[in-house]
Amino acid sequence: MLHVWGRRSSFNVQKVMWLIGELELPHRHIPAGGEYGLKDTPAFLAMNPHGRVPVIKDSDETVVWESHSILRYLAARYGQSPFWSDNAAQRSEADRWMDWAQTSLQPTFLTGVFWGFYRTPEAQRDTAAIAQSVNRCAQYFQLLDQVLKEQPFLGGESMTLADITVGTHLYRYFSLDIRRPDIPHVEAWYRRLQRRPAFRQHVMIPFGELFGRLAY
Ligand SMILES: N[C@@H](CCC(=O)N[C@@H](CS)C(=O)NCC(=O)O)C(=O)O
Repeated sequence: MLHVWGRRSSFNVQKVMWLIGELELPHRHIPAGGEYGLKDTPAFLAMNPHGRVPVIKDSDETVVWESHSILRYLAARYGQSPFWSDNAAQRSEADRWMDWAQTSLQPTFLTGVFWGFYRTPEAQRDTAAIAQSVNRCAQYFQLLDQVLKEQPFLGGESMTLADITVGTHLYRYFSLDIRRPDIPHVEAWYRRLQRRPAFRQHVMIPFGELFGRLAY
């Protein structure tokens, strides 16, 4: 049986749970991190020396950490096209968005806006830095809007890992009280994703308990 460690409020855990839901993989979820602790125990650190969630252990004892590596592993092992294509060029279509999500969008939105604004108590907020991140997000989402004007999913005609890694941002991005540009194609994509039970179950998780709270 596949085991997954992580708290459901964690953005990086949500990506993994969403894919597990899409692939309908039987699994056992073990709450870890935040209030659940566990991640500093020797047994956990033996699996992930960084002491971070998510971590998975597959039925054959394969352990994987880093959310995007986990997604690639699960898609390669259990997914079929479009989640995993044997065609290198097709796979790279999703791969590039995954890397962009992790190196550009996620640091700007999750660190700059979600942590900088939502999770930081008001008195400690750096308003200039938040404004810069909100503006950068607006540019990123306008760019996504142009792409999604031409195709229903980020990876093309069907959902891929690109939609999972970028789409995980949407629930929080559209829920926060921040300035957003006019992005009708992103909104239509968000509505399409909301029709997927795995997205609703694993990503649309209310996050009110994180407001003004810097501690995990
Ligand atoms: N780059 C890593 C980041 C892992 C990470 O920082 N996870 C956070 C949760 S999103 C964590 O473990 N925080 C400590 C905690 O939840 O206690 C990944 O994508 O998996």
